[in-house]
Amino acid sequence: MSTRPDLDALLPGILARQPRAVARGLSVLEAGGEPAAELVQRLHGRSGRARVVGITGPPGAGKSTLVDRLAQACRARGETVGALCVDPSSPFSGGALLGDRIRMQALATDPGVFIRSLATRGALGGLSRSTRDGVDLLDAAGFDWILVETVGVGQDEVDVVRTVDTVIVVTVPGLGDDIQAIKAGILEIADLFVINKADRDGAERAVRDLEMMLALAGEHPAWLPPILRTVASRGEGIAELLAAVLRHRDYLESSGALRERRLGQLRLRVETLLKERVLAAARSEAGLDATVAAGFAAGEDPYSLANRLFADVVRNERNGPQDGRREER
Ligand SMILES: Nc1nc2c(ncn2[C@@H]2O[C@H](COP(=O)(O)OP(=O)(O)O)[C@@H](O)[C@H]2O)c(=O)[nH]1
Ligand SMILES: [Mg+2]
Repeated sequence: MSTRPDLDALLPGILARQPRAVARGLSVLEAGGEPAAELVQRLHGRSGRARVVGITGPPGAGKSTLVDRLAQACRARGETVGALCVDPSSPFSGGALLGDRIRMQALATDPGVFIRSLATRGALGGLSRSTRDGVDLLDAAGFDWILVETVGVGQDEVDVVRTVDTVIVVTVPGLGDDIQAIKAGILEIADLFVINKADRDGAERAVRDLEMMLALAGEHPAWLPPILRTVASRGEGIAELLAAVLRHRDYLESSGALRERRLGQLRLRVETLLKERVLAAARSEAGLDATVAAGFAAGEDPYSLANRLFADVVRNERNGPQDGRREER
C-alpha cells in the first residue's frame, strides 16, 4: 500500500492553484479510498463557485479541439480554466493523437489553464466519483471555468455528465444514424447542441435531424437547447458557443435552476457513494462471493440473496467496529 498522502502539505498548494499540487491532488482523488474522501471534505467549503461545463459526444467529434478553443476564449476574457478529460483516447491514457499533442503545447505554457486526463477505473461509480471530486478540487483551486470532456457512453459517464451545470452535446455531419443513437439519457440532459465539423457536407441536414428529434422529445418549457455550428479546428463559431454557454448560465442563475441542479448533483453523488459503500461492505464483511456461491448451489433466487446480504451489512454497521469501512480494493 502506498504511503498516505500528506494533505496538510498539499492543501495550500492546491488553494494557490500550483500546477504540481493540483496534479497531485487529482492523483489522490483518482486513487480513491479514505485520502480522497478526506481531501474532498477539506476542500468542500472552498468549492461551488466555478462554472462547470460538460462536453460530450462520440470519439473524433472534436471535443478536445472544442475544449481547447473554449479555454482560449475564456482566457481571452481574463478567466482561468481547468479541464478534465475522461476520453479513453486522450494523451495520458494511451492512444495519443497528433492533435492532442499539439493542443498540449499550445496551452501548456499558460498558468491560467490546467488540463488533465483521468484514468478510467474498474470500480463501480469510480469514474464518476473521481471526475466529480476532481471538479471540486479544480473549483476550490479557483479556476473560473471547469470543462469536462467525456465520450458519454455507459452509465458511469452519463453520471459524470449529470454532475455538471451546462451540458454540451457534440455531434458531426454525416452521422445520421448516430444522431439517432445519441443516448436518450444524454439527449434529455443536453443544454446545448453543437454540430462540429460544419465545414463538411451535411451540416444543414444534421441541424434539421436534431431539430426534429428535439421536437419529438417535447418542448422544454424554460430553456430550449440551441443548436450551434462550429468548425473547432479553425476556431469558427466558438464565440457564439461561449455566448450560448453564458446565456445558459444566466438562465440557470435567474430561474433558480442552478440551485435545483446542484441539489440533484449532490443527491447523485451521495447515491454513488452509498452504492460503492454498501457493495464494498457486502463484499468484504458480509462475504458476498461465498453467499452467492452457496445460494447458487442451493438454487436460491437473487432477491433473497440480496436481502440477506443487505441485512448483514446493516447489522455489521450497527454492531461492528465503527471504522469497519475499508479502503477500496
Ligand atoms: N474538418 C474538421 N476537423 C476537425 C474539426 N474539429 C476537430 N477536427 C479534427 O478532428 C479530429 C478529432 O478531434 P478531437 O478534438 O481529438 O476529437 P475528440 O475525440 O472528440 O476529442 C482531429 O484531427 C481534429 O483536428 C472541424 O471543425 N472540422
Ligand atoms: Mg478528445
